[in-house]
Amino acid sequence: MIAYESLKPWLFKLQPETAHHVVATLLRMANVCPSLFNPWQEKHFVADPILNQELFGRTFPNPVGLGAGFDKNATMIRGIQALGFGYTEIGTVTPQPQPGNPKPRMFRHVEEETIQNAMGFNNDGMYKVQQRLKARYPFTTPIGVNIGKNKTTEEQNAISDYTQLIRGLHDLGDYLVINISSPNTPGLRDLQNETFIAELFAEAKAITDKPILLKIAPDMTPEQAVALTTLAVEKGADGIIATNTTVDYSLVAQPKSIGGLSGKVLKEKSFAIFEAVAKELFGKTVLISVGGIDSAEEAYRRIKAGASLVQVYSALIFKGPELIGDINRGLADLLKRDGYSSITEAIGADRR
Ligand code: FMN
Repeated sequence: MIAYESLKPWLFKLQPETAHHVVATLLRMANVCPSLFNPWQEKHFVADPILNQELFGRTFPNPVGLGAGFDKNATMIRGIQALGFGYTEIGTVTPQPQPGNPKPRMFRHVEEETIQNAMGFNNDGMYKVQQRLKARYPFTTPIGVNIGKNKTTEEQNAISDYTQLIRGLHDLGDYLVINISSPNTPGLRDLQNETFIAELFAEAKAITDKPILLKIAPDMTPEQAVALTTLAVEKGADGIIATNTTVDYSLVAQPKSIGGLSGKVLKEKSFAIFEAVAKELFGKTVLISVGGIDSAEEAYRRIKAGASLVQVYSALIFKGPELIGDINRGLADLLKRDGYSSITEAIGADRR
């Protein structure tokens, strides 16, 4: 297999979204010729028993998942597993297909190891994703399904977009994620309010027993994040994913005027929100941390702070897929160094 370091200079000459399509095409080759990926998978897929955990009725072989937005249409599940991820979150999927925002809508801040994206939920829509998941589910590693409303759906009709998606997709994934935290669908973040959350989870819980998690934005105070997530858990949320991208453009030297920032500059902001939520909700719900995770040490910090699982997206672009195996091997070493016999003992160690 080609090392990412030799591919990266070529990929970085391309527009970020074009580079994504090149990588996606390579990963989709695992659908037609899985054996092509065997050498990589053998080297980088870490399933050390110390990293195993049972969650949502499934075994997660390791805690490092791919964040939503990379495989929006569930076309790369096999290839993503071959990279070493313990699980993957597909989506965001909307009820109807939609093209997303005009291009260019994805940018690199190379020095800052940061991505700025304003994709706007470009995706093939629920029907096509259903067909693809039907062919794959249940997959050997768990699959999360991240759902969002269509851009053209009025705010007062948003609930019916989410309930339609839950009905159509709950049998085809191990957990669902309510995404009301993307900055790229006008008005979406306004749904991060008490009335909407209460109504949505009441309806969602009547449809399915599958775990339904809420993904939150980092652009609120820790107090607001705690209030929102506590309410969501009271109303039935089975977990919290913190966080999505930030619209705090002061974090980069030359921001574009659209979209959200992810990667290195998001790290501390995302951790601060995660930790505030974990102080309140650890032990009461499942917590997933995402935002700026780029090393085993950072993943370990999130796990000890209360995360059962972590997710990576932007660091994959800057450091390459070898990172996933490195994080997992590093995590196993850190757990052993600190005398743990299983990851579950370390989850929330800082909260006890
Ligand atoms: N998050 C979602 O919930 N749904 C999406 O569709 C989605 N699309 C994304 C597209 C791009 C290009 C990027 C960079 C991120 C996207 N995200 C989306 C956010 C990521 O899942 C993640 O929450 C965020 O990037 C922070 O993690 P990171 O710093 O490891 O990238």
